[in-house]
Amino acid sequence: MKNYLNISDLDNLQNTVQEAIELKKEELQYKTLGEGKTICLLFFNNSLRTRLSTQKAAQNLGMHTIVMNFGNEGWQLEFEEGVEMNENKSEHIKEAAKVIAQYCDIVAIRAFASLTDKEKDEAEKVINSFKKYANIPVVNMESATGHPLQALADAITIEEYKTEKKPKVVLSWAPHPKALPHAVANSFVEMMQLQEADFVITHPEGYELNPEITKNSRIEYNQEKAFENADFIYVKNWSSYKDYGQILKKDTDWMITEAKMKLTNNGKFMHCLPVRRNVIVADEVIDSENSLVIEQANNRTYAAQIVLKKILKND
Ligand code: AN0
Ligand code: CP
Repeated sequence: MKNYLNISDLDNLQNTVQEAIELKKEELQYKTLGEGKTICLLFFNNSLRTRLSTQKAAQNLGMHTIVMNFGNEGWQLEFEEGVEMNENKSEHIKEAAKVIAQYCDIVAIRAFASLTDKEKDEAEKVINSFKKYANIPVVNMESATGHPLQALADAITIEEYKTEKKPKVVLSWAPHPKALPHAVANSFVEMMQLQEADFVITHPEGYELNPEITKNSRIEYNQEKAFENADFIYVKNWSSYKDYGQILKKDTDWMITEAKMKLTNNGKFMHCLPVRRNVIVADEVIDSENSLVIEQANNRTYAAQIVLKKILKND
């Protein structure tokens, strides 16, 4: 594997999940694979899990890590070609990417959606410019439209906790006071489309994700109906896609409560974190023994490690 920009960059999701589960049993089994190699982690946005788990993964493979908070510590980058740079942008991506590539063997990037300009976000300017100019492998640590490291960790978690060959998995929208990106939900949908599962997406009207991503995945507008008999409830807020970046609904009736979880088949609660308690999910649900949020975050290390291993070995 050269780059990891999308879950589809994995040649076989099921095999990768199994490899990650094997790796988890003895996480230092490839501890010399990355000896003498360096990964640069560039953050244009905040992070807890991605930042620490990706460093941990690189460390488990014997790599060195350089982390930079680009958002407030780097020069403001220009991504457009042929512009007169006489405003606030100090450096062009052409130079920045080539310079960074000289200091490392892999570059990993977090650059969220603006949620103001759909076309620009969908062009994935940041990550694609690094891919174009850096000429080293690029890893997506959440871009404008996807979070494939999270989706791989979620696939590992579902595999570990499923009790049936074809579980019912529900992706549910839940309220949030801020406009959030579609990336986590998009990658979760793409990952689920590669799985054997009864997969249902539930959200209020107006919150349809990009139809080019949801394709023919089932959408159920009645949240309670969607929850019936579910084995996994995967929760995430996102802003409207159609009414790009807008919040259409703030009321709490879509929050995940104990009463709703009772409709499921003793279903597991999942969320990528960070999560707002008693806005997205009631305390009783996230604190229950059916909550997998801490396990999901743990699997971020093994998801990142298997991805870095594939890039290092070029397989
Ligand atoms: C981000 C998002 O929704 O994309 C990161 C999630 C991993 N969440 C927030 O900004 C709260
Ligand atoms: N789930 C996730 O990516 O968390 P961070 O934003 O804290 O990295």
